[in-house]
Amino acid sequence: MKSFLLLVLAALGCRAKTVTYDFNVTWVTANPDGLAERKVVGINGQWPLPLIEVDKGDQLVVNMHNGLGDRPCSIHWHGMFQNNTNYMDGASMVTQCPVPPGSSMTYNFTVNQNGTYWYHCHTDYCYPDGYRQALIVHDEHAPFKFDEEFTITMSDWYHEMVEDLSTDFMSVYNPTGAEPIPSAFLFNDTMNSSIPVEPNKTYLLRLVNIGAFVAQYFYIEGHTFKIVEIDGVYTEPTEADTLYIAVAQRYAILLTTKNQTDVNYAIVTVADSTLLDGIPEDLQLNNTNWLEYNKDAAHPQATINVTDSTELVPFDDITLVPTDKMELLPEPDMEINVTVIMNNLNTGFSYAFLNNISYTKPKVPSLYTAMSSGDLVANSEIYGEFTHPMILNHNDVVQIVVNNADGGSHPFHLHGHNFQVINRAPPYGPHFNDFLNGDPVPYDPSNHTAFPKFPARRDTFVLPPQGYVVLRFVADNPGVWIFHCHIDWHLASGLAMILIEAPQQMQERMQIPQDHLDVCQAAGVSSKGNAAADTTNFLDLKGQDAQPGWIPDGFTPRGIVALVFSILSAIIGIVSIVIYGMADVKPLMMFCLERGLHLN
Ligand SMILES: [Cu+2]
Repeated sequence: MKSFLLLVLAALGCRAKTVTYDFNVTWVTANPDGLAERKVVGINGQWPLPLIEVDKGDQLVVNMHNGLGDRPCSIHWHGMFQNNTNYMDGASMVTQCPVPPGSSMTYNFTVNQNGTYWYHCHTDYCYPDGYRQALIVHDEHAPFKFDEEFTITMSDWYHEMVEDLSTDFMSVYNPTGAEPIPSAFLFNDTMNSSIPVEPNKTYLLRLVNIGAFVAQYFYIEGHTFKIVEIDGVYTEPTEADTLYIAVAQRYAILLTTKNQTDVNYAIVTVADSTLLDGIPEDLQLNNTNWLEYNKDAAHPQATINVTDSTELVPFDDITLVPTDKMELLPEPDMEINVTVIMNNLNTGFSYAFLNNISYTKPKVPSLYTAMSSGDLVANSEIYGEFTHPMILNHNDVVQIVVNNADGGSHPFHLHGHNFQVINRAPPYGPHFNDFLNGDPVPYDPSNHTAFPKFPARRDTFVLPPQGYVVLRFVADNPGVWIFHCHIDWHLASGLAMILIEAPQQMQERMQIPQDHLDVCQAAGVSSKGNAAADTTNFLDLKGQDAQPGWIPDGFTPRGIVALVFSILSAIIGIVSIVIYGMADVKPLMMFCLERGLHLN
C-alpha cells in the first residue's frame, strides 16, 4: 500500500513543474489605439506584456526587477489563493513593501487552481499605465472539451499618464470625485482585430477585463455560447448570449462555430456608459472585433440596436452553478456589514468609505505588523483604525454584507478567496438601476429572495447602484487579505478594508522571505511594528497615518463645488479688473495728463 502511494505521489510530482519568468520592468512606448503614442510599463522591453501560462499544480516563479527608475511597483496575482504564501500576494503595504526603483523581488508560489486569472501592479495607482496581463492555468482534467482556445483581454485605456490623471482626480477642483474618462477601449491591447476560426469546431474563449475602471458588455453577433468558468470556478455549462464583465472579472465560454466560411461575425464590446460622468464626442463606446471565418471576406462593423448600454440584458452570474456543487455555507459565525459611501473630507477632495473609514495605508505592511506583533496578533488595534481591520477566526464561516449608498456600481474583489454570492439586489437585467429612483436599499435579513442551494462563487462581484450583495466564505486561508473596489480610482480614494484571517496560524505557518524584507530596507519602509511603525508598544498608534478630518456639518459636496467656483470666479474677477481696469485707466490718464487735468 505504502509503495503504491509513493508511486502515485511520484507520478503527481513528475507532472508538476516549475515555470520561471524573469521580468525586467521598464518604461517603453506604445500606441495600441492608433490615436496616441504614450509611455507604458513594459516587461523585458515589450508591451503588450507577456501572457503567463502554467499547468495546474505548477510552481510559478517570477523574478521581478523594478527598472522603472522613477517609482515603486509590485505584482498581484489576481485570484490566486496564495495558501500559506500570503506574502506573495503582491499588495503593497498589505503583504509587502513597495519595490523601489533598482530593487528586485521574487514571487514564488504553487498554483493549485485552474482557469482564467490575471496579474497587475498593486502599488498606488500603477496598473492603468499598462502594467496588467492575463494569467492562464491549464487543466487537463477540465470538465469540458474544446478544440482550441483563445484569451481575450478587454480594457479601458488612457492617453495620459496615471500620475497626471490622479493629480486632477484627487483635487479640490474635483469635489464630486468624477473619475477620469478613458480615451479608448482596447481588445487584446489593440483595436479592430480578428480571432481566426474554422467551421464546426469548439473554441474556449477566456475573457478577462483587465481595465482599471469601466465594465464592458460582450456578445458575438449570430452566436450564443456556454459559460463554463467564472473567476477560476468551473460552472455547469450554461447558455448565454450577452455578458457584463466588470474590471477584474473573468468568464470562460465555449463557442461552437457555424458550418460556413463565407461570413465574418462581429465580436462586440460595449462600455458601460452609466459609469462615465461625461462622454466625449470622440470616445468610441462600442467596439467591433471579428470572429474571422474567412480573412478575405468582409469584416462588417457591428450593428448596435440599442441607444444606451443599459438596454443590453446580460446573463446574471448569480444564477450559475459551480460544477463541484459546493452547498450554501451554513449560518455565519461572523458577519461584517459595510456600506459604500462617497463623501468629502476637509481637504476638499472626494473620498470613498466603507462605513466611516476611508482606507489609509499604514506605515508598516499589515502582514508584517502581524508577523512582528507576538501575542497581540489578534488585537485589531495594532493594524491601525484607518486600514479598517477585521479579525477572522480560523475556519469560521464569514458573511460580508455590502450595502451601496452610492449611485454607481462597484466591482468588489477579495484577495485570497473566492466566495459564495448568496444574495444581490437589484439583479442584472432591466431593473439593475431601479434603486436609483429613491433612497438606497440596504440588505434586510428578514426580507430577501431565497439563497441558492449551490451558490455561484467568484472573486470579484458587482455591487448594484444603491443596492446590496451578500457573500459567504470560510476563513481557511491564514493571511492579511485586502477587500476592495477594483475601480482603481475608488481604491485610491479609500474603498478598501483588510481582513486579518486566522492570525495565530498566520504566525505559525509563514516566514517572510529575506529578499522581501530587503525590499523594505531599500524602500525605507519599516518591516516591523504596528501601523504607526512603533515596535516597542504595539498598542500606541501615535503617528499613524489617518484619513483627513470631517467637514463641519452643513457643507455638502454641492456646497463645496459652489464654494470652489465662487472663490475661483472671485479670483478671475479680481485678475480681470486688474488687467482690463488698468488697460482702461491708462489711456484716460494719458488723456488727462496731456490736457493738464487731474483725475479726482
Ligand atoms: Cu468602486
